[in-house]
Amino acid sequence: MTVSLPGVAAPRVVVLAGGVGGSKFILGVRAALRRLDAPEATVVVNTGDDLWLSGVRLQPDVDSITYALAGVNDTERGWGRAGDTERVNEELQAWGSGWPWFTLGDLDLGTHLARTGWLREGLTPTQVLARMAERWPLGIRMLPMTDSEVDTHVLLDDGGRLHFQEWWTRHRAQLAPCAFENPGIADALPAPGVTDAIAQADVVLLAPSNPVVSIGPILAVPGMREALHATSARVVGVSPIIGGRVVRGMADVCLTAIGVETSAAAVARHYGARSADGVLDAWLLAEEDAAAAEEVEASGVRAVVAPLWMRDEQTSAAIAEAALRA
Ligand code: FO1
Repeated sequence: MTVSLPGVAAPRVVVLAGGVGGSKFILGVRAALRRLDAPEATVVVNTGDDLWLSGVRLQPDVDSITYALAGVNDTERGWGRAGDTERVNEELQAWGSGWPWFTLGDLDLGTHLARTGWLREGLTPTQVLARMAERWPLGIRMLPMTDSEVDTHVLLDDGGRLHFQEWWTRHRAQLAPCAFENPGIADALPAPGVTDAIAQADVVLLAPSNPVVSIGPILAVPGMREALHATSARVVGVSPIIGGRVVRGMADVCLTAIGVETSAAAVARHYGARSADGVLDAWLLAEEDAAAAEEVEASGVRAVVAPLWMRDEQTSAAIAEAALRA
């Protein structure tokens, strides 16, 4: 069935996204755009979660989105491949390689080895993603936010510094953070194609991903905010907070660390209105947070209330359609 939205018949859409929440949302965007007979969305993915481990380059957000769109993801665990085994991981652990709290599945390792091989042959991360897309028709065009390595570090209250993945998976975000940094990001550029896609888009969507460690690094790439200010596209964010609580992950700890309250209105204010040097034109709020709509509007961002629970592809597509209509 082809449905239509007011304004643009077949919108060109760019999505800024992190991994797990991002992939659920992108499944919905893909379904909504197929119904509209619209071009495939361009997805700009956070690469701040990336790391080198046991000699291979991991890109957790890229892989979560790839596996989810290819239908081979482990939906229960939330990351990695469905039905994966851990034989190589056991061997790596026996050698004392990698991190004892971090699991590299056998099938997942195939991805990391292929990627690392291509990087070593001289392909850029953008070219590696294009190469990966040859295997599974994902129905989107995926671009890394940047081709530079700008892995997220967590600065702790006690002066320590950890790679984001160690803080997230080993310490379950329980060590008090005081800041997040992406060393080298000041010298990074958006990956080829990113700013052109934003310039040519009708709508840019901010997925309901972690505002601090998923969307934050994307917006921190020099040139990204400028591209969002300059585009004639409408920029619409989807709240990752429902009923004053984070839907998944430990985003509340990240928000607290940067002085932002865990509420839909506070996250909208954190992104800010495009008219006031921020990035948003409109913000999708959950029905549970409808009372905050006025506060969002007062900050210069149009508030749109919609059901925001992503239970399956259909509910995610309804959210994507609401965001496209906003
Ligand atoms: N998350 C875990 O909680 N434990 C793991 O051992 C783990 C391994 C892992 C390996 C590859 C990969 O791409 C992701 C992996 N994740 C693991 C998920 C990942 O740490 C985070 O959930 C995301 O980076 C946050 O979005």
